[in-house]
Amino acid sequence: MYTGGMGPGGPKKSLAAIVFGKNDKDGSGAIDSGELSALCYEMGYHLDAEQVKAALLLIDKDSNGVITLDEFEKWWKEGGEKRWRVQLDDAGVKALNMAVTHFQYFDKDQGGTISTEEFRDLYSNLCENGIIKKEDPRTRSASASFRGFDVNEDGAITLSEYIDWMHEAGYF
Ligand SMILES: [Ca+2]
Ligand SMILES: [Ca+2]
Repeated sequence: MYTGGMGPGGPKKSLAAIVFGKNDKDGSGAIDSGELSALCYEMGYHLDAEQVKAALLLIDKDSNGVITLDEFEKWWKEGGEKRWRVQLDDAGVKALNMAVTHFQYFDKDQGGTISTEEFRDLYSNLCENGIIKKEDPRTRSASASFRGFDVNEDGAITLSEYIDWMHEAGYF
């Protein structure tokens, strides 16, 4: 197995870290949308501007607009087909953009996260739209559903947690 070692005594770098460093062209320590676009292209995936924006939203877990090494490694580790699930088709890009708008609308205080309070309205709306099904025990109430979204259990839903949930549920 290739471990990305740099020879005797050299620092051991993961393959992900090597790919990351190679693609961080401006040496900013993060991959921006332009660098992500070039990386995808090099790997044989041509993403248009909207698709790159969508992929960035899926990989950029703290939603600061760029991919850090930590975020990159998590994505890279998924490997093969799963990794490239971030390439959405037109309908997927549209659905993702709608989810972002939706999230921002229900984030009433624009704090960047959905609180349990804010989630009550969002939950009703998701039920009305058939995205959440009350018959499912995991989502039968607002509080039960909240736990499903709030993966790191810090009492608030981030944009990334919301997007991940929708992505896992197959909405885009
Ligand atoms: Ca960079
Ligand atoms: Ca980030």
